[in-house]
Amino acid sequence: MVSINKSFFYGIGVASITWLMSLCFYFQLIKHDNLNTVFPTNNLESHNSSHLLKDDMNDIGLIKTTEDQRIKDEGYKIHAYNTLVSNRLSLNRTIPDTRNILCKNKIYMDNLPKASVIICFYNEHLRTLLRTVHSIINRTPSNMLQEIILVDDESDIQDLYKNLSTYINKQKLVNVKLFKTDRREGLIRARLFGARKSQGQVLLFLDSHVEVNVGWIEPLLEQIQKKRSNVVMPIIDIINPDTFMYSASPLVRGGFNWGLHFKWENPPTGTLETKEDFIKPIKSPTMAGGLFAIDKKYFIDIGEYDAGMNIWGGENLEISFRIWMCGGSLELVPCSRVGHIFRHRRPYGSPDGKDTMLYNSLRVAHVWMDSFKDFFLNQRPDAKNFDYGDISSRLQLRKELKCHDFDWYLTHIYPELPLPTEEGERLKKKWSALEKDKFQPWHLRKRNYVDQYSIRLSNSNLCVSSVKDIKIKGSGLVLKPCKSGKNQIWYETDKNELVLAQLLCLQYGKANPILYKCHEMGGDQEWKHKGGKETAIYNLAAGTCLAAENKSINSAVSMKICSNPELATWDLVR
Ligand code: UD2
Ligand code: MN
Repeated sequence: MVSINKSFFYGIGVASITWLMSLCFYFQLIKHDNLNTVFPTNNLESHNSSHLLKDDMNDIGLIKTTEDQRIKDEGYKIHAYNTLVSNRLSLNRTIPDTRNILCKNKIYMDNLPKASVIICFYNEHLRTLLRTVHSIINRTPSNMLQEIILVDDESDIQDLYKNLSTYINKQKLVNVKLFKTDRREGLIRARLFGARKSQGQVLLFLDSHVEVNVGWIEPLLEQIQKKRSNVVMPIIDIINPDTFMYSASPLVRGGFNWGLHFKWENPPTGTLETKEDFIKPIKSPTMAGGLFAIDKKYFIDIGEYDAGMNIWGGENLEISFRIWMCGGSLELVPCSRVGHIFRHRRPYGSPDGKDTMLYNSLRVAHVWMDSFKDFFLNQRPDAKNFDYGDISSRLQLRKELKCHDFDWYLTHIYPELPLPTEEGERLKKKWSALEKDKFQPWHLRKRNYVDQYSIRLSNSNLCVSSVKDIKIKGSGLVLKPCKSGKNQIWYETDKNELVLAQLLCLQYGKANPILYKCHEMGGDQEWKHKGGKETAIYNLAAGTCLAAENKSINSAVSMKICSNPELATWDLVR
């Protein structure tokens, strides 16, 4: 184990190492280390760098066997992310330190309070959840961590609770405490359940599929220490659900629209002027919901959560409105960073099939939004006769806390939100014009091309070409006789995209590769090869390689396990 890691690590430094060599190392690694078992032998390994660099992620998703394919398919079905990759990654992997450089030398107060980290989960993938836990243990000073409270919200994956409990005992994770609810409560009541078991001065809520970054907790605790009514959030970095690649998020704050959907938006013009502004806490009208810290006593004083809310949705706007309207403040702390797996879809529903987001949003609207609730109700005709339960105790709470009204909130905390009236439309236009000035949308950004070539099947004169016109989104690919001219020229970008004729990106579709609008998010549009002649072309999200169905004109180009040299070996012809 040790010698493999050493040579693997050494290999990183050698610039000339070829892609195939690293493939070789990868095979060696998985041969010696049964990475697919629930409790792999490497789960507490001390090697720290084998998965931190971008290049090491290249082949982590490689599908070698039908068993790999099965794990991957099942993982996507139950969890909506790539569990094959999660199984292979170290529980103690290092992630890029995405903080602004000014954060790195910051000195924090030395009397920071202790936090209870509360994580509820429903059907989480075990190894992903364990990575969440280990990242917290590894990157939190012990004098700031009271405990980690895990609440299993009546998951129905067999043995999840048992395996987790065995792991905690075996590894002697003494301040990790595992609980189970008696029935499926949903994330709101499951978090409340965890909070009530906690002993720390601060509650720190996290989702069950995150990785906390270096120095994540100090800046959060310091803001609370300064003022106990400060509720604070880290920047939520992105863990790609297909590749687990960790990348930085921009500085964006939370807002919402009149459908009561949370949305990210740029901070108002003028917020980020000096260098220092990029590390100062930024006031945010709302929170995304999953990751925040709050003084426990303050949490109780302002009414915890609305325990009448079910399963998922809406609680984030409810607590955001309540914090601001009842005298607190909600801020984003740029020096604190936590990565979260943003899935393409939510893989679970509510037990009775009801729309809990609508149910919960109606509770928010009727308790907190006064006459502004009509903007929401007008947008959602289906909401008019939709039952939202008993809200009397929440109305009572609002009265007792003597909170501001919603008009105050809109005027003082979120003046940028346009009302759905003519006046609002005018403001909206003004606002988006301002934004356009400052932030170029991604699709207008210039791509950086680093290479260009046609892709020819080795030992043939057949090149990868678009079935339809090269401008048509969704077109599949076939082999055609190689010709000069732009229609067969692939432009490679510094993000490892392959852009045909500088128009559309090569993307791994459900079964076959297609041409699609470039999204700059990596994963299904990220391709690796060793360059030159006789190379495989491997997709990071798919874990498989570009391959021809057969060696003839008009043969389809598809994705295959990377082990068929005849039909998956290509020459990049410049
Ligand atoms: C976002 C929030 C999430 C929550 C949600 C709105 C982030 C990163 N995530 O959605 O925390 O505020 O918006 O409600 O801001 N869970 C249970 N029981 C359930 C359902 C979910 O314990 O019945 C757990 C789940 O395992 C996860 C957490 O609750 O740990 C959040 O659920 P999610 O990850 O599906 O929500 P997400 O990130 O889409
Ligand atoms: Mn989540």
